[in-house]
Amino acid sequence: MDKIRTPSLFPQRKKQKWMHPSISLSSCEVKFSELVIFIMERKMGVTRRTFLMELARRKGFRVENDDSVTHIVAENNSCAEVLEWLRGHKVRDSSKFELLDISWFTACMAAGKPVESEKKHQLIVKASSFVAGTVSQYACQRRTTLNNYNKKFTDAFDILAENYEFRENEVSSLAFMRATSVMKCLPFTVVRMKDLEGLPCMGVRSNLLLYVQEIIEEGESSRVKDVLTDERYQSFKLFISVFGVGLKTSEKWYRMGFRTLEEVRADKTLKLSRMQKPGFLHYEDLVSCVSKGEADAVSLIVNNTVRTFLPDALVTITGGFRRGKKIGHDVDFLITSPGLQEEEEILHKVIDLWEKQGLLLYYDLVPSTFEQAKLPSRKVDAFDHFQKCFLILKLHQQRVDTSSSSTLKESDKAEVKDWKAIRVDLVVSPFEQYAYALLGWTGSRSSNLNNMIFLKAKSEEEIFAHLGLDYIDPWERNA
Ligand code: DCT
Ligand code: MG
Repeated sequence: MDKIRTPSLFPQRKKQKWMHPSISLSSCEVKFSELVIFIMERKMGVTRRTFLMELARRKGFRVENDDSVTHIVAENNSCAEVLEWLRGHKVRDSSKFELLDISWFTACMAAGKPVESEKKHQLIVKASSFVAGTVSQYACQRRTTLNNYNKKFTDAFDILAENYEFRENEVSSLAFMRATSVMKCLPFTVVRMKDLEGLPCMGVRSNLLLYVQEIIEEGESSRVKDVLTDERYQSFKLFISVFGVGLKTSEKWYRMGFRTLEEVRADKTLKLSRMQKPGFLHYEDLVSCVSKGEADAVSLIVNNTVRTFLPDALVTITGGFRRGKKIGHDVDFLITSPGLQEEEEILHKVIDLWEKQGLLLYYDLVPSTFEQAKLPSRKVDAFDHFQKCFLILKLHQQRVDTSSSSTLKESDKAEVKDWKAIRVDLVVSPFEQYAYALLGWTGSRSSNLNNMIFLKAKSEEEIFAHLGLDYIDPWERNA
């Protein structure tokens, strides 16, 4: 459990076969190792499938039926049928594959090499075969992978939601956020207004549908373009990109006449908070996203350090990376251990060690608020009650371009920055509440269930079951 890895296609089994054992043609040389084809037998029959598999292998393609597959080929099957078939074979995350018609396979065989899949080859769910009424009004029940067919619309809605937020119009901001969330779960691209009929949250009250219409007709929205060039929007967007700066500070700086970060930086009378100082100091690093590779490198450090003090600790990467995202604004971790007595101490010990090692650029240790929350008069304004630490870690990077650095003079080498500042969140939960903490810290914010009464639950599956909800996998929680 303690190994950090991306969710496997087959969580319970290491290497699951989807169909009959693959025919061994080990003598065929693999020429194209970057893609792995799976050919569906459904509606094709075993003889034709065997013939096609052998043909592909003779031509140097890899054909498998396990979790290394990247391209699924089907004949006379609709996208919905393929998805249903995959579900039936416990393959839940279909966003990992290209779903293609046999015409793509035939084109590859004719070319003797892989060809780029074109629209005509791709199996796409047609709006007409989709039942809008099946889309839940609750984000926590909408299976939403990272495969967003409606980016054109959701990007526009995100900008509008943000603009309303900057103007303190929470109702409109929420309406656009909800619409984004619903459109992200659709397995097809909206091309006509009719495609939205019957969907929840699609704005009977707001002007939301007008935006959709404009984007369908014009390809973009003129109002969104106006927002993007709006002075207040641009300034707020810049200000909140600094770690430690929220809407209140942005408003203040905007009223003071600042429009750029240079102007804020140049004002020496301005008192920056304890968070904002490192926010400006490491701005370039923090504003550039954390890659999966960097997150894995941070995981290694967190795991090793925590285990030094708690050998049986369970350290799990949460947040966007657990949902399958390839980039994030930070790396989130959940720490627990079966005999966790010293919950209060583990974070202190980790922080102390990193400080000694010179790895800590900033930290804010937040104590657990379970006890305060029990008192009737105390209202704790937090997303949860767990003890946590928000920090900025110095991640040393291996020099990518060794050839150029080797030509540097010794004196210049010292100047080359070989580390990156990375935002990290560490959360510690008691062992009995691990499943709840995992669910909450996996997110996404929109997907999160609000019900966090701690019933006995060993796993996320049990929590969904307690609430009478269908289980949704982490990579389907990107609402
Ligand atoms: N969370 C939440 N409400 C909060 C804070 C956190 O529901 N007030 C949950 C949702 C996601 C998870 O914790 C981690 O938070 P973030 O790192 O902000 O979100 P993320 O999905 O990991 O986004 P990113 O990929 O940008 O880090
Ligand atoms: Mg995160």
